[in-house]
Amino acid sequence: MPKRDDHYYLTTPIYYVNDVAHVGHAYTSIASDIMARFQRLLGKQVHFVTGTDEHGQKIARAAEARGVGPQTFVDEISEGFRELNKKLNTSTTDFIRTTEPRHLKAAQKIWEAANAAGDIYKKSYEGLYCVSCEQFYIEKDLNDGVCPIHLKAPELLQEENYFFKLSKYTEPLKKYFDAHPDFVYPQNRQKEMRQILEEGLDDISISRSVEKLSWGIPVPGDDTQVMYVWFDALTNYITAAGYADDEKFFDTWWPADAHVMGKEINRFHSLLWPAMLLSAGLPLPKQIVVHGWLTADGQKMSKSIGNVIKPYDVIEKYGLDTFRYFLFRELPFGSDGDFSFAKLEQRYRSDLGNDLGNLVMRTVAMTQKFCAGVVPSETSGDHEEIWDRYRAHMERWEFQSALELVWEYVRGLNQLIDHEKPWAAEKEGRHSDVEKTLYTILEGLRHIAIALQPFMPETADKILAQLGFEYFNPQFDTLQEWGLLKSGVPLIAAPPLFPPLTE
Ligand code: ME8
Repeated sequence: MPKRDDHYYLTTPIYYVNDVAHVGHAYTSIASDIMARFQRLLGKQVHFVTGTDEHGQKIARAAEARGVGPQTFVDEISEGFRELNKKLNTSTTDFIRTTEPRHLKAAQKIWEAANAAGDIYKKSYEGLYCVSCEQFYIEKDLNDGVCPIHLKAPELLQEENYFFKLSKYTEPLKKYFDAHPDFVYPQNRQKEMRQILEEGLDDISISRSVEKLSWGIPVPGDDTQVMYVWFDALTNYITAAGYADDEKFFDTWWPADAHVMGKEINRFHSLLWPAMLLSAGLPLPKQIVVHGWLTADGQKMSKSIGNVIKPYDVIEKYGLDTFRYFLFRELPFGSDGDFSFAKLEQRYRSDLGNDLGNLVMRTVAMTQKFCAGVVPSETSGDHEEIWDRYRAHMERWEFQSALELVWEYVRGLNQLIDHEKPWAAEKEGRHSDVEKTLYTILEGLRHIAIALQPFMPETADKILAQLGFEYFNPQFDTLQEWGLLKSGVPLIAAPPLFPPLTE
């Protein structure tokens, strides 16, 4: 049975556990969470998976440097990623680790399927390998002899390995790209992949000799080799969908609707992974969603520069929802973008404190003062066509534009207060005008809270709670309706959503 349209499966990359989680990991996880929550707003069931990538040379070396066994090491760092995931309030439904037995089973099963398709063979090989990328390079792809991402010279590896016939999939992938013009998103990332396809794909080594590296999943039927970490890692996406474990679950969720990641690993997801799936006779994911890199004050974040931003520090000082809002309001999703505390504070003061926080605060205060603290009588309102545009932006991962729309509405409601001056109207005995204005804003706030829910789930809940909605399951459909806020319902005043920043 084909997968149903009302089921949505999305994934983050599984993060390497060679080091602690940083703001770049948080960025991808929050972006994915925004989409997961938006799909739930649309009424879909969502499977949302994140996790950790725990094998390979890079991790074996990091454990060695710490003087502990690899399993002890990965257990500890993986736990850090799990905690960050909780801290970010992402609505994940599974956290996968590549050292779990279910994953070993899935990785071996897809290997066997590719082998049965005649796509795996053994040969002696010598190549330049960047351990930080866990990837072979050919001379022409290096920048003056160093890896273009890590700026380090690759190591020369020489051994007998298993190879995957990636070259065989050049033509099928071209056809697939032709038939699915939105497969890799956005378009500029798609073009890069097309370019590589035009040049033709080369077969790649997909195993390592146990003598050189034992920290990996054993190759089925050959104890002297373990799988190449990317062959193992990519498979996590089907492991978490029940491959090799639960057929019914697999049919429910596979193919994935979106794999989300940074641009440096696009190639693995858009070319190698689909080729592996084609080889195993499995359907391909619907979309590969590629975003840019976060920089810090204009520079690439790196340990050696000492400018790595720790998500915990930002959350501690400004609150989680501020962090979530800032990342997707300030930076266009897809392009590279700069994280700056100065810009974050500016957004906090203007958009959050001044625009949204104040709107909620003064509307609730005026309702208490002029309408005995209950929702005034209902006013007919216009169905706002902005929500159709909001939906279109969200579906295209245009989070910045979606937030801009919401803020236009927020500012419009603030202007309505300034224009209608309910305090003056009340003095002049125009109570029904006051009621009309306040109802328009309160019902508007209900819409705003729902539209903000994917981005700022706690703030949305707080706004809805002030409007008297408790344990409310927000749905996109209710953005298309006016008048759901019932008159007579008492408002529940609360402290400011975004209090002034203290030094
Ligand atoms: O590549 N800006 O893991 P990884 C934006 N294990 N995003 C960033 C970022 C930054 N500065 N830094 C990291 C791996 N990211 C593999 C993936 S998947 C089968 C295997 C995010 O720990 C971004 O999503 O190096 C990037 O692609 C990912 O973290 C890399 O995480």
